[in-house]
Amino acid sequence: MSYEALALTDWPVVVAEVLNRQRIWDVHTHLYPPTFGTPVANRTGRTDPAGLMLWGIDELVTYHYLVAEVFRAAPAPQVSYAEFFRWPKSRQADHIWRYLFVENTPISEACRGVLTTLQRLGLDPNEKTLDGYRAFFARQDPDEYIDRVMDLAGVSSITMTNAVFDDAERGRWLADKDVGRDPRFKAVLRIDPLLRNFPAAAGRLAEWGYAVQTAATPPTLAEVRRFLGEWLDRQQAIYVAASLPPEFRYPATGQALEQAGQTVLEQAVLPVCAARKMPLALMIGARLRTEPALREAGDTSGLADVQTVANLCRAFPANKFLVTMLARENQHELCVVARKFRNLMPFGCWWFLNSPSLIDEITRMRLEMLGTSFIPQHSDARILDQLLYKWPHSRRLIADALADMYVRLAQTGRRITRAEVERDAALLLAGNFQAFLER
Ligand code: HDL
Ligand code: ZN
Repeated sequence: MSYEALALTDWPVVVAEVLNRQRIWDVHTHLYPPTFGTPVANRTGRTDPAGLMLWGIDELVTYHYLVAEVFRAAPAPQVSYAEFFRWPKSRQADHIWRYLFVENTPISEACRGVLTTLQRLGLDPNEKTLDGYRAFFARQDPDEYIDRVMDLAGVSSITMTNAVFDDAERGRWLADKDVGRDPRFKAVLRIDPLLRNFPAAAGRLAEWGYAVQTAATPPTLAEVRRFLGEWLDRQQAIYVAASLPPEFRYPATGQALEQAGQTVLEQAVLPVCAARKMPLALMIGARLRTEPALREAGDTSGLADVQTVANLCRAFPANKFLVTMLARENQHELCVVARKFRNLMPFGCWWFLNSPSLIDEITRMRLEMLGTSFIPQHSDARILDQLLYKWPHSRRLIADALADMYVRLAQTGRRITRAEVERDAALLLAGNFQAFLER
């Protein structure tokens, strides 16, 4: 069926309906299946205080975005950061709910997200306390709840972030070889320290039995390749990922630390990825612990160098690069560079860009410059239920931007069929990622 009879005002509705039915492969999250344990009280009675599967109202409300925001909203005398973090999670959540959701208007994207989530679960977002929500979540079975959330969010596959240098994560893979075998989840080998601070990373590898030195010598690089291969096999990972600071440059311009990182990138990480035809995801622009007292809520963003991305894509044509950058100011140049390198796949509106006004701007820019050859969004969800807001909020924005493109196209006289709109939705929300993995 073609749409030439469609009134221009109908396009947003039609495109939203098609996009809402398209199931999503979420290419970057911090989510885990129940095999990694959960600290959240639930119907099975099984909890693990060190569990990595986070869900439910107390985790939702203490998401580190909201922790950062509550310190700006709560009245004097302000609790110290250290005191706040000493509180049990439920008290932290009560504090945040009171000062961000009840005594102030919850208009920030992170606040609105919690309310969208509650609404999608059929709960009343107007409660003054969290007790009723806690009772609802305590009645859930984590495994069944994952299916329910994925179905409500229209997510077909969840891509994890499996940080091998994180002791809690690594221990679970070593303790149970099948810990990651949940068909709803795909693993990703996350290696930040290897590129950010190789001498420190080498010290950990040596503890784990790899014959490495803190200098990136040829024998050490061979051991780093062995380490990467063993963990990619253990996790059955679908790509390798690293978050890098705004100062990241290729070729390296800094001192020994950057030079070591470059050597490890050139002679270990990229060869291993190329041999497996596996993408390397570079997430560039995160300035960690700008306010260390806020812990994971204390990171900020910085302007990075897009020519560094171009230099890598040009120097390593056999490698595939998934790239997301944290500075709004890097987005246009990333589109320009993506037009020149087919081994570069821009993805998502990452972290501080995951906000309606910026998702709209960046998605329109990408559609105008890259057509449908990019991955518009990832959820970056840390708490399972966040899928119930991060995706509905983004689907709507992607649909509005795409609808405008079709309106402009229709004005040329080009007929657009429903099948073409469905094909484009499939590419943007799942197909481009699958094809990039398989290429
Ligand atoms: O490094 C990353 O993967 C980032 O997404 C961080 O996890 C960040 O703290 C975050 O939660 N972004 O949404
Ligand atoms: Zn992330």
